[in-house]
Amino acid sequence: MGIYFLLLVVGLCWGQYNPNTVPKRTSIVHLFEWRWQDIAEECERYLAPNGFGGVQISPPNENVIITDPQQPWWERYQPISYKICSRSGNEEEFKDMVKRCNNVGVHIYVDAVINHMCGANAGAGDHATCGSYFNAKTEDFPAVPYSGRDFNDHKCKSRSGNIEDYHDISQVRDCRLVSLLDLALDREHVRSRVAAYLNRLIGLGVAGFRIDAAKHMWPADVKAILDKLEDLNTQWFPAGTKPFIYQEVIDLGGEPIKGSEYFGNGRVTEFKYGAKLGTVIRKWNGEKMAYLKNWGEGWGFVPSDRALVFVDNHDNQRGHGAGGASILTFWDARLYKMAVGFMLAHPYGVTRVMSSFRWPRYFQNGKDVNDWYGPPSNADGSTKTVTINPDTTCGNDWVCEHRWRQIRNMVVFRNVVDGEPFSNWWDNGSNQVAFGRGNKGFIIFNNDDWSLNVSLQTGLPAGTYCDVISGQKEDDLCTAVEVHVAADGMANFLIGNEDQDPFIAIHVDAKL
Ligand code: AAO
Repeated sequence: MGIYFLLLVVGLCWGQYNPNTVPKRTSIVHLFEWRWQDIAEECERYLAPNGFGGVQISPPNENVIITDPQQPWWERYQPISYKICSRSGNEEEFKDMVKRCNNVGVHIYVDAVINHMCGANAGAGDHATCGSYFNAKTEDFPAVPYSGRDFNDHKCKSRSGNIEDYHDISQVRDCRLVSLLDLALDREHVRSRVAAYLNRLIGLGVAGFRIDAAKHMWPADVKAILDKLEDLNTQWFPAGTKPFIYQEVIDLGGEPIKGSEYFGNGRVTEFKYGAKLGTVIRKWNGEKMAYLKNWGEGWGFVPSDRALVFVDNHDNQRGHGAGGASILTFWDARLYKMAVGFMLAHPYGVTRVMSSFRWPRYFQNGKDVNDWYGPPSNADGSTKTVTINPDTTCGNDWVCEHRWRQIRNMVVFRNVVDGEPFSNWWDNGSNQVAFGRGNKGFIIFNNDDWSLNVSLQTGLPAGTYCDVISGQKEDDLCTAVEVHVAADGMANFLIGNEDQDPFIAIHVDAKL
């Protein structure tokens, strides 16, 4: 009794670290730029049946409309008001999405852009997604309302008013990030407007927030806002559940601001994870998969229970943000699947899967000049719907990495092995590695330039298992490689270095 009470209390107090997913659903997918209607359908037709825990959505609030370039994806990071009104849909559609997703046990995480409003050069008028009037020059946003005194100009000490030096902590937090009008989050008025926005979303049933540009806010200001948040809607969540919080803090180790400063508020995005994993899987800088044996805190990452991890995100998949050239994306599909497979098999962190749209990538002098392209859109600028092909992949230039068999099946793998320890590590000293998750699952990679043929202890009960990478178990048949685990847990694995996907994963739910 006592211990349960303690666990309950701890559970409530620490709710902001818990993704609030339903039991045995462990991963979030970022459906970048999707329309609310498409997300609602995806929850019902795909995410729930395949064990996805939740969806990170693009910012739902009203934003500026930019015409040069023509409606870039990043205009959504320039708020004009907190009306729920964007290229993804209106408030009715938003409500419908949250309800339908929650009803099938898939939760919604909102990308909360609260550090700033639009860019200083956004002009004046009503060119915003809901038609609200604003004036960037006079810092007037009557639809919130915010006015000049709600911004940080008087506090910023840089010459341009923008962040010029990431080694100057107060510049990073009090000046404008790429000229975006920086909100004075120490003001009660601003805090209460932001909290009212987030509370409205909580009331509609969202499960948590990605806090955009958290590094550019003082941790105590973020806390003051979070302290005003209500518990999650009891229609779908137990009474007393706090929203899940993950803060976008880019800390690759070279700057004074540390991710750990934000632990009191919730989790942080661990950007070293994707940057390092990309380097290892690409075999750059002398890295090899054998070194992944102590992956996680051993690599200087934040503690696992404070980390939100991903192979790529909407910024660094196109050269924005941080991580650099090592970041793997759908453009490097073969290596990407291995990286995502490794991430989903490994116990570290809360995992987020990226789901992208294709754009006409075009490099000039090492930079993608089309990195601004918005989502697939119709002639009138509206976002194209996500169509589903007969083979379950997506049409209309939606990439839908989360529907790739290898990735989707590894999302299931992570659910099956949830709570099991990292076990039975093996490596060949090079790029052939394997590990298990207790007696529930086992995965093995061959990223060397020669084939792999080895007998290993899997930790699994005896039987025949169906590889979930080269195919999967369908009814009682296996469409893939079969792995025979002997009574002592040993199994033999063969992986050619030129196999389409040079890794094999088996788990107890894919036993024949
Ligand atoms: C757009 C235009 C701008 C224009 C502005 C206003 O592109 O030219 O001035 O409008 O008119 C997104 C886009 C921006 C866009 C913005 C608003 O990415 O291009 O600006 O919408 O429309 C920093 C922040 C981080 C931020 C990231 C992009 O710290 O918070 O930049 N990410 C989020 C969102 C993102 C969004 C915003 C924030 C704004 O995910 O989509 O922007 O709401 C260093 C720092 C990082 C810093 C990077 C990039 O990283 O550490 O904190 O990220 O620089 O500036 C090595 C280092 C690494 C370093 C990196 C790059 O890897 O180790 O630390 O190099 O130098």
